[in-house]
Amino acid sequence: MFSLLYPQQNSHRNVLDLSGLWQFQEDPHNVGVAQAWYNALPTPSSIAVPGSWNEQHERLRDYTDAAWYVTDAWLPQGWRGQRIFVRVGSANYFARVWVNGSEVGTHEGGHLPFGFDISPHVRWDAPNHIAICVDNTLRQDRLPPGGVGMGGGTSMLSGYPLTSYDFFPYAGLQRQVWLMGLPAVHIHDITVNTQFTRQNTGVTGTIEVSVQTNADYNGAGTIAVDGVSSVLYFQNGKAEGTLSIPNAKLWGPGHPHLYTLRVTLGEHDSYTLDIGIRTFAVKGDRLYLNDEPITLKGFGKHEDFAGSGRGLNLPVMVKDYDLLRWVGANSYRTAHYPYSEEAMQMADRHGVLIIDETPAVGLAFQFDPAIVKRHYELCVQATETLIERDKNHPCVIAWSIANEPVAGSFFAPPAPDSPAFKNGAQFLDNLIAHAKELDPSRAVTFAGMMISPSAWFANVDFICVNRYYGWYSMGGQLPPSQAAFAAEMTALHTQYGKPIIVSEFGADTVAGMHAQPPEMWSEEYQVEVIKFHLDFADAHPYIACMHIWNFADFKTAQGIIRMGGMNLKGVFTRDRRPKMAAHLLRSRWV
Ligand code: BDP
Repeated sequence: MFSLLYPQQNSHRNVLDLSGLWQFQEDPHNVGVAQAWYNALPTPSSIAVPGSWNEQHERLRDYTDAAWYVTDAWLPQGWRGQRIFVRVGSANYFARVWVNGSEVGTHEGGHLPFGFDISPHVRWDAPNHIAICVDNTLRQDRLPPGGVGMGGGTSMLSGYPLTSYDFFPYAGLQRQVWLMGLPAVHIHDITVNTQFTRQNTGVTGTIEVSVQTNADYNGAGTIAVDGVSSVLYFQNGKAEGTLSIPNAKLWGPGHPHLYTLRVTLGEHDSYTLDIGIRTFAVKGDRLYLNDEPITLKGFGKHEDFAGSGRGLNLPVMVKDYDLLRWVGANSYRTAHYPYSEEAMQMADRHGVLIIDETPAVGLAFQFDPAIVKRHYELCVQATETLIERDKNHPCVIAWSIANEPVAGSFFAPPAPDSPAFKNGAQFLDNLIAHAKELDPSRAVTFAGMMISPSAWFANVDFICVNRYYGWYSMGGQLPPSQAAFAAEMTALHTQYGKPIIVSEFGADTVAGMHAQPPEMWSEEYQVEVIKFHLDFADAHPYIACMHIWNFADFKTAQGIIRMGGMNLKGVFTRDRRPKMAAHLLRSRWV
């Protein structure tokens, strides 16, 4: 059982960030295990961790198979007596980990943290030799599926490397690797839920906290926020408590007030967590934050930058939050995978609302049933881990359990009575129900593609549609695009009466290309496409959110619809310069 609490240094806990230059070697023939590369790499090169390997060495750009990372680390002597863990923030895609020559565990799935108790294997009188084999082979039975094109087939539109999704299949140790020293009895998990009541005297916040320890602890503990504290009595490692905060400051965009929750476990352990007091609800066809209707303005994003690839790049992340503020956005979706823990911390601090997405992109239900079954297992694992990791962030208002699942072929959707259609409905309904059971305090949704059957939206809390009127559909024809978008939104609203989130819309745009009258690929055309969507949303409050695709241009596979191996739908360029559309948004949103 590995705790997903973010690593924290305090008087009970220890952390050591192993970021830096590691030794690296690709293993295209998978000989590393047989040749014991976990002891030493035969001909290593240097690589930065965190970072995607594809951007670091010329020979690695399109390399997506197995590769080894190796480093040596001394453990501080003060950690003796503690349980020692290795924690990997994100290894894309499949990882095997060795410590001092012993294999300590494996993990499948990029973008979410995992770790192992390595206490029996560590050395105190010599450096510890840590080896991680990361395999990113593009396979259909992985999540997201690779080695297969969008919708499960290939066409002239498929790119290289071949993926079912429209972003580059970056590989490697993309977030930090840490060593952690934890007390033998420690806090394993914390779950926080907040409510509030308004009286004449002000707002009273209620913070419900449940704590779980790693072992069968039966002693006492405490929780405290802002001078208000309560004793916890643990039974079999579990305890619950409630704090009432007078004159509470609520969390939200424009007022992202955070409180520090401190949890202690007697003499054993302590942990602090930044929390926000806020409520979120979907009522009728509107979203409510702290009982007030809220409209979301923002983007679908990507973790993507030159050099670091999908690797954690803190300066770029900070810059992005600054640009979100500059443009007047209050929200984004973590398309199409969980983002770094630091990105969620920034959203908490800056009052940005997050639709938090799993890596379930590229699902197609006409795949071989064994593959669909495997995808379901991987979706469940990713949903559970994501919710456990991010459930205490006030910024997260919804879980997106998939992006653009399709029933059948990309170009010819099957009939509603076909098995693929029914299997898709079952798959999504089960996953939605599972996410709601794990976290009843947030909305659950998925982003539907133009050809995703709208019947699949039956059980979502709000509808997310990715729509490309004016681009993939009716390209170059602005008035008919506008009419078709309006007609479809009206019909969806009449059918479901739920809030509608336009989770993607936009147009590829070459920065610096201009045309009057506006023409596809020009900055003017992107402005017009964005404008007609925003105009409709402004006049129809049931459109609860407009997320433009994309915040910035980003790397994709190479192909005939991706000039320079880039998706150019950003309102900022990849190096974060505003296109005309960014100024349009600023004029409407700030
Ligand atoms: C949508 C996908 C997104 C793509 C976008 C596009 O959800 O990942 O990048 O289309 O084609 O279908 O630009």
